[in-house]
Amino acid sequence: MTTFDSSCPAESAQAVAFPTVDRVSCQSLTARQFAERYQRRGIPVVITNLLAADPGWDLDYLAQHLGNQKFLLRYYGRDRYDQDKRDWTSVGSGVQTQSQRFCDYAELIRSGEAHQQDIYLGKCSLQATPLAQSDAAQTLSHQLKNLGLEQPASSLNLWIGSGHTECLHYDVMDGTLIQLHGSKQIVLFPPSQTANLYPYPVYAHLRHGLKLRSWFSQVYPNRPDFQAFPRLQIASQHRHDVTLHPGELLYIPAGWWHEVTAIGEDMVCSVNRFWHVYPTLRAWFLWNRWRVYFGTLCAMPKTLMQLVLALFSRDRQQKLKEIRQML
Ligand SMILES: O=C(O)CCC(=O)C(=O)O
Repeated sequence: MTTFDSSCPAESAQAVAFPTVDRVSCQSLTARQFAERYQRRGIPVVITNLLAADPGWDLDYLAQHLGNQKFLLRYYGRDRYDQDKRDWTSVGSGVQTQSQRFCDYAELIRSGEAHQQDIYLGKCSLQATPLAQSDAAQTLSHQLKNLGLEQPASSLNLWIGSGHTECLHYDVMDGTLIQLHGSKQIVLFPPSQTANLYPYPVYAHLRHGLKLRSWFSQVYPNRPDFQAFPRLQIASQHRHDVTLHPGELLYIPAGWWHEVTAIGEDMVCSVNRFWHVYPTLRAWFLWNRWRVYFGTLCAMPKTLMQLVLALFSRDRQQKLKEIRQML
């Protein structure tokens, strides 16, 4: 396993004047303006004042409402970020997972172990939890409707952790990331930069199934290694940086690369929701989406094999849950 070359010239990338992402208050943005300026053109935007600046979703509140409910936690392991990503064999929801009660996870966060081991509660549905009925969730649904977002492709998902970085990747659907507690730093690149961001090759799915994903990048945008990835210098000129605070929403159009880092060591909580791409033509012309479909097709033999093995394994329920989480 190779280790990362920390002598790479990070400063030169930081010196570039990055393009900015609009920040607009939801009170001064109509559904029509949102559609015309951002959604139709596939342009990211931060929408402020969507919720109160402190919706009150701190760790005590979450533990009180999610207490004994079990979630599939991702065990990333912090030392993976010292490695060259080309050596990784799993990424995103493809990493090792464990089903645990939220109250136990809350203890891991309080003791600092969740931070040390980089244990993350990622993309877990809020639907079947008491928080789905909370004031914040109701207000959020209402606000999303006001923005004209009415064709959800997923339920609201929870993302909870401490100091975690969700590595550079893109999604096939439009996404809205809403900050509820703590702040996040997000690095964005437009879909045009895919080749310059060195995604895992589509054929890697033949070997790794969905554990390694061709919609994840092999570069660290904040520690660029221009020797190994020279075209990253071109991508760096198209980089957008966003800080997302509680009560704010980031609209991430389908195909846009994003790396999401929780700021600080305290608990950080967000929810997101995916949306069908509108207008449909934008989706059809998005090469990044086709890459995902080809990749998923390549992953099928391996995934079917994992499914068969799961059916015959002793901890069948856990294994099936893991596979469902990966899909
Ligand atoms: O918040 C995170 O850690 C990742 C969120 C994300 O990737 C998304 O909203 O698409």
